[in-house]
Amino acid sequence: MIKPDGVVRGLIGEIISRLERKGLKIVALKMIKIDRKKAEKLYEQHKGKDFFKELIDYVTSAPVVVMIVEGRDATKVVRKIIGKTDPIEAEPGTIRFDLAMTIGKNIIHAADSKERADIEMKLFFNDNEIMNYKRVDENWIY
Ligand SMILES: Nc1nc2c(ncn2[C@@H]2O[C@H](COP(=O)(O)OP(=O)(O)O)[C@@H](O)[C@H]2O)c(=O)[nH]1
Ligand SMILES: [Mg+2]
Repeated sequence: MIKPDGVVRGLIGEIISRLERKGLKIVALKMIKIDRKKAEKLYEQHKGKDFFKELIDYVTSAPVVVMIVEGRDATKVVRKIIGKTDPIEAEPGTIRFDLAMTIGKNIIHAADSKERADIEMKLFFNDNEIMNYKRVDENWIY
């Protein structure tokens, strides 16, 4: 999910492009405004933490772009591409290091396990919004 700062700062294309160039296949994509209820569900693991309210305020403050990507070990690959939670601790070359400065504005979210990915994709997409197609370069990526 491209967070509000990623959208408002005009980084949608840059972020999607990094995922596509790696070889990940985008199978669902849309821009939405998350309501607080959905945001709290997305971040249910963090309920009770001191930054929780700030986090919910942040992700509901402007539109976000949600997507589902497919590929070999997609969850792990996306987590590597986005980098560590604090953009200063993230490695150069990651989205968070290259494009963000602070943990409270780290421009992108990604599920941290296959189990969370399954839960989170259902939060944002119906089955009929998930596309089935083949990238023309698939045989050259794998
Ligand atoms: N303001 C603030 N936000 C935080 C802090 N820690 C985490 N967050 C936010 O909460 C999100 C979820 O935290 P976490 O699951 O630990 O990190 P992620 O999986 O790498 O996004 C982060 O991406 C940040 O947007 C913090 O200490 N302060
Ligand atoms: Mg997380």
